[in-house]
Amino acid sequence: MFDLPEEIETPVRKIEAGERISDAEALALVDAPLSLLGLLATRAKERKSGRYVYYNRNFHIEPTNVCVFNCRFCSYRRPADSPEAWDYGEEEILAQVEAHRHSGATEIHIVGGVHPRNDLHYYVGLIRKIKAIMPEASVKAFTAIELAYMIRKAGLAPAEGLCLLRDAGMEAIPGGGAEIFAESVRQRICPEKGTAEEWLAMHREAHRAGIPTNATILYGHIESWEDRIDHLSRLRSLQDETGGFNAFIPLKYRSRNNAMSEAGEVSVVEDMRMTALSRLYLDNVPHIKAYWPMFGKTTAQMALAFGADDMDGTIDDSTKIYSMAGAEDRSPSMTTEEMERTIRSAGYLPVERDTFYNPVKK
Ligand code: V47
Repeated sequence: MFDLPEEIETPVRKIEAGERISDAEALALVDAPLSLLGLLATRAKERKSGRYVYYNRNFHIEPTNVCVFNCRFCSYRRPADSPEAWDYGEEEILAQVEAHRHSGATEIHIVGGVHPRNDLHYYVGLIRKIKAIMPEASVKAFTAIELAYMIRKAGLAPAEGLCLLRDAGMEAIPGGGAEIFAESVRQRICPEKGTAEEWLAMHREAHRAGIPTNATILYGHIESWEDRIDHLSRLRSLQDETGGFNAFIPLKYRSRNNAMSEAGEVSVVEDMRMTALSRLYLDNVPHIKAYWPMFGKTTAQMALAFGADDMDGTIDDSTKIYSMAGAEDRSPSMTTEEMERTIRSAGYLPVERDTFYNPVKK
């Protein structure tokens, strides 16, 4: 079909026939021509979501940048006594929600440092109060690492804690904290953080409790392509078991102002390979997200030609994680008009979605 070496031709044939590729085949594809990866990933995307590309209206709440862990890639964490630390109390957080009450946002994304003081019961109360202000918005909150800490601190089992949060109004869980599952790399970039098994177990429990979640990878630092495929493989297996992942988000390591800066950043060509490989390998995950506050707007738009079908949301200048790590947008914000223009000019049809990928009626 294509004039390609045997080791690339075989996975290409499988993908075109809608068959699953193995880890070794995914590794062989890493060296395929970029244009071919774009073509294959686009066809795979279009089999799942046609000509549509999704976005939502959201804002983030980052309650604190104080964290019990000290991950080497993080540009955001500060010690509690630093003048650059923030630690919003409940009233300040609720004021942020109040400020968005009439914004039309359908999702509130809450993620921050793992705070030493607050346990599950504080967050259960907080979510209830947030939902009382914006009942129409879905709360997508807390990485598996934050959840493990707050639930353990309350002396509960993961399933019990998740059910309490769900019943308070936590309707989805974001994909953060996954980083790289391979133990040797995880030990070097975030030795204090929960393990891969802990992350996967929390998502498994969430799926069992009927809470959909996302998954991420932090790539482009000291890990190898083998480590990336190993990460995708563990996610694909869990998805086979539960079907609970909505979206996968490849997060490009941004190198400014953190303890791993010397690792530098990978090229945009590599970002496109990573996006395409994610789409091609994760045949059971419906959505691949091009997260523009981390990629930058131009690269995120380009990722739509490499299998991504979701651009996350309007954000409204409410996240600092990436701008503090050197991403292009110092105050990340996109109007719905700009979002729709970005998607249309890449040749796709924009769809405003809710957290669960239902189209929002306007
Ligand atoms: O786990 C931290 C990453 C994640 C850096 O689920 C960095 O919809 C790059 O997971 N360079 C948290 N990345 C954010 C996250 C997320 C974001 C948007 C949407 C969703 C979703 C989830 O941010 C962390 C870590 O992997 N991160 N520092 C850095 N220097």
